[in-house]
Amino acid sequence: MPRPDNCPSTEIDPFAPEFLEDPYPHHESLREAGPVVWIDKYNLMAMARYSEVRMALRDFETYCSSRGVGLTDFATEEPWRPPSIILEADPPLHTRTHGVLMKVLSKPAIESLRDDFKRTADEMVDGLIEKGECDGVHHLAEAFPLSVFPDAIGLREEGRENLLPYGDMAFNAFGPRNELFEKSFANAQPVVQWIAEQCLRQALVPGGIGEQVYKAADDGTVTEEEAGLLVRSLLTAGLDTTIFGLGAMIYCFASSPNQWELLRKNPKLVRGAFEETLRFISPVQTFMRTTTRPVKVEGVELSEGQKVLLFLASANRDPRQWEEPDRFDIRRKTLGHVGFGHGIHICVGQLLARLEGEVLLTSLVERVERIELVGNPKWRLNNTLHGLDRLPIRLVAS
Ligand code: OVV
Repeated sequence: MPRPDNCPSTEIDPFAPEFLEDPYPHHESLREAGPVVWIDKYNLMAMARYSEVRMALRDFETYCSSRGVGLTDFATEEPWRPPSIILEADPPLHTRTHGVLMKVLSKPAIESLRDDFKRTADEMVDGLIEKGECDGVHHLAEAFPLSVFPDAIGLREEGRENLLPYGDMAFNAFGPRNELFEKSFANAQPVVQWIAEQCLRQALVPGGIGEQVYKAADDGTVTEEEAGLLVRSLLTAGLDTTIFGLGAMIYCFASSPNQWELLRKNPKLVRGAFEETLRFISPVQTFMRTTTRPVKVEGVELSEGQKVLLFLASANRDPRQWEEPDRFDIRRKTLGHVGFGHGIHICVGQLLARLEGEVLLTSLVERVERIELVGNPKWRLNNTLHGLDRLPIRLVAS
């Protein structure tokens, strides 16, 4: 795929450690280079401005998902696993599968989990206040979803330690076969096998969301095999993403004590505060699309079959769209942020993610006067996700 005429190009590697560690200055370079930028190293077209990212996400006919939403072009290369029938699918298949997950993750279905989630969050925060210093990632951002999400799906207890390694693999696999990819795939086989086994009807505990997905197989909306693949989508997309979102949320308040004070005075801002952390530190940094036809974007001609890298996280900090985008401000109107995506592929689990964010933040607001940063935060690098690996904090009781 040659570089189109009159298109700015860059030597930047968006999957190099120095980019992933601190993406924001690189996002700015990409946005300033132009509405579309050619990434030499991967023969990739990139869009990093809000307007173009939204445009491409909306135009699913031109910018398709069925050829993969990572670097691998499913039309010419073998994907690492059978494609997702929702993420890596176009209408009409996507319409049918999205409908199934919409229903099992609907408002009433998710709201029925609230009381259980809140009890768990309350106990966890109380325990950490007792403990003194803790790791905001390990003890909270990871511990909370790990103690509510697998139960909500209906997974058995044994083998749950495979969930995070699987998510890390799946999100690295959207990028190039670099060191991050190789490392996460070093022990892939048992992890992939465990996940595959948990997706089967007979593996799922009755009463969970997984069982509900199989109800769609009973009524003929999807096949038995498709139901299994949809459970796999829940297990792939539902944990690492939320964990990074919650970690970012705790980090934002630990590093902006005045915002914490503001939230404590106005607990009604809790929901908006979680949205703002998703805008400010977007867990899903990028997704790709593939063009289905030649298309002209701001004077640049993209050819058919062109992979296009969409920087969601950069769109969420584009000064063309946001006032003082690099400021974390929980009073901000975050409507239109693309942290959950945009268009037909917008996150189908967003109500569940928001419930986790809202419940955990509420437990903290009710109990904690100060979130003190007591050591250096460390970022965990992944080819697609951005979030924390370690966040030494102290929760001071109110
Ligand atoms: C949104 C998302 C991320 C990763 C995997 C999947 C979905 C999936 O459908 O498997």
